Amino acid sequence: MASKKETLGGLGGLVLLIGGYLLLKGKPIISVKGDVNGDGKVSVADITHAEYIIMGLPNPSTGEAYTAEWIARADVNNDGSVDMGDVVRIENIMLGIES
Ligand SMILES: [Ca+2]
Ligand SMILES: [Ca+2]
Repeated sequence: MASKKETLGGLGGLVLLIGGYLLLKGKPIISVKGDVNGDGKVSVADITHAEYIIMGLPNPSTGEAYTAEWIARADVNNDGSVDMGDVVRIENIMLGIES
C-alpha cells in the first residue's frame, strides 16, 4: 500500500509539473475583460465583433459563426446575453473609463 501511495504521489507531482509547464508555454488563461477576439488587448476590433454577435452575423475575419467561447467573452457584464450594454462596456474599457 505504501508503495502504491508513493506511485500516486509521484504521478501527482508529474501532473503538476506538466500543468506548470503548460501554464508557462501556453497562452495566458486569464483573459482580458472586453477582449472578445482574445488577442490580449481591448480595441475597436472587439467592439466590431460584439456588434456582429448582436446582429447574428458570422465572424468577418473567418466567415464562420461565433463560438460559445467568443459569445462568452463578448458578454462583459455577465448577464447571459450580448447586447448594446456589452458594447458600451467594451468601449468604456477601451477608453479606460472602466475596467
Ligand atoms: Ca481584442
Ligand atoms: Ca451582456
